[in-house]
Amino acid sequence: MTTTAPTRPDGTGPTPADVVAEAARRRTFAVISHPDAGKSTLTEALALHARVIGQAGAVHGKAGRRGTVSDWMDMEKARGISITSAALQFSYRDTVVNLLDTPGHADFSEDTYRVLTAVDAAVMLVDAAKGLETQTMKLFAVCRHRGIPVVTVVNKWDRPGRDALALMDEVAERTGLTPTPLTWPVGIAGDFRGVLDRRDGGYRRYTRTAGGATVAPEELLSPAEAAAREPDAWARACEEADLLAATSGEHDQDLFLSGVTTPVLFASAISNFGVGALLDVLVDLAPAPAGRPDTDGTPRPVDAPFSAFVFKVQSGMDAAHRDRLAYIRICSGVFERGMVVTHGPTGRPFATKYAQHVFGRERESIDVAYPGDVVGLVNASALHVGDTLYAGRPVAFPPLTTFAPEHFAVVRSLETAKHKQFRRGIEQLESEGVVQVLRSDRRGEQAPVFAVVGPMQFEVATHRMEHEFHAPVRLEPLPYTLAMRTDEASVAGITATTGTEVVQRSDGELLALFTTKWVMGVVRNGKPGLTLEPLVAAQLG
Ligand SMILES: Nc1nc2c(ncn2[C@@H]2O[C@H](COP(=O)(O)OP(=O)(O)OP(=O)(O)O)[C@@H](O)[C@H]2O)c(=O)[nH]1
Ligand SMILES: [Mg+2]
Repeated sequence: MTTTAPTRPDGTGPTPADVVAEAARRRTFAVISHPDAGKSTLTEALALHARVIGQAGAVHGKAGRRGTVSDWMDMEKARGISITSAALQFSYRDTVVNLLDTPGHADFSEDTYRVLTAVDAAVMLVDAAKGLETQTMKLFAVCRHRGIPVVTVVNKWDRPGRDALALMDEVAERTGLTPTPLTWPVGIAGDFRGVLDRRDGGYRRYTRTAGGATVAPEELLSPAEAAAREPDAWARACEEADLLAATSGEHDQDLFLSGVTTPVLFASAISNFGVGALLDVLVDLAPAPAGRPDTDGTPRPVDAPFSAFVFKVQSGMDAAHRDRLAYIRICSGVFERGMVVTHGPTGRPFATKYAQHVFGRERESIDVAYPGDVVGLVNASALHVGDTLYAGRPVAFPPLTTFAPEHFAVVRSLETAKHKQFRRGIEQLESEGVVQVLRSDRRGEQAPVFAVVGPMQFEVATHRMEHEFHAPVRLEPLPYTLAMRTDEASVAGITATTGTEVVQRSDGELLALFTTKWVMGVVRNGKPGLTLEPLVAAQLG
């Protein structure tokens, strides 16, 4: 096994101390929120601010303008929504930022959930006009469960919206996190002039650029200058900041890291206002990668030999090559392209010849990467979501939980001659986790069942079967709404009642499907010895 680390001029590779230093300058975070809050727009604004892209696409879906850098799929461009998460990596100040843009729609929450297993912090967007929506609350719950510190950004302050103090009350009441605003808006929602920086009392005044396509110039003014420049808006901001001092606390790093408080910033992603302040906050306050706990709960230190896990598999990113990309998050050690590592689930060697940094749809080869980095491995057909990779001392990270599906449909090929493409497409969608695929002897290979958390996943699967795998399909909805884990011994007892079926998932799990909770109750009460267990992540969803 070759695990040679990159060499320096004197012939030595990175030492554990080098790895610790590299990890310390990584920030890996996800942008999450309810649909349409501006995650993809903010992702692009962050990249623009770090000067990795020259111009923002600004509005996707508009004729003649390209989509945001992270929304690359045809369906995403057509609808102006994100369907899968996307990764960007760039340098800012002395830091390497790994940023994951997630889809906001509840139907794709499994994808968002997987991304949250791969990050050290989250940026939660709140729409200035809409406040906290149900989906936002669920994501907060996932962050809390995983111990991920959250930075809150109130976005779209350029548009009429709520009162800033009322929004803070809402964050506090509904999330249980104490908001500690770092900046406070000068100008009400819809009249965004800049922010009062509560850390130094100064005024960051923003200037709009045409269409928000370039970085918004920022002036730093003293309180006296601010008062002279914007007498009314500044006075109001100061008054509100005084009120805040009485109600919300000041930023406290330990309380933030332990999930008690959430620093708050005000922004307008589309005009690039407040974006630089956010990047600075991420660099200064968000945690660097720390040792990831293995299946026994023992953390593997960042300077241990290489380890990583697969949190996402995606194909069809590059129409010309039709390749398949497995995204790994590096947990420990040095990654060097070409090194041969061990694939945890099979124990087989895995050569990492084609490793790339991903930038939305674009990619470039990488030679070396460190803990916190997200790396794309090309044509890694052996890799599945949740798999551990390691070099040296073996490690297994806990598998990623899948959500309990709530919608089910039989999928059939519309063109029988295309059974090969049909099979390949189904396998691919399954290994990416686009849908769960359930099978049974009764239904046969020609008619597997797609199981999903939200119906839009069906649309994505159908679209990709036709356009990517050239195997158009028809879906026949099934009446089930509930899936429980069961075992072989319970099958006969379950299927004796109508409104039930037992099928097998590709991970070997037997799932009992029920049309309603009531039917499940009848089965359970009728035969108390049956195995019927809830699927793990259902409560998080
Ligand atoms: N006025 C205003 N509009 C914004 C701002 N940020 C985003 N938008 C608009 O809001 C819409 C949604 O933006 P996206 O960035 O696609 O939102 P998203 O959160 O990524 O959406 P999903 O990924 O589908 O959940 C687009 O029309 C954006 O142009 C902002 O700061 N101000
Ligand atoms: Mg988006």
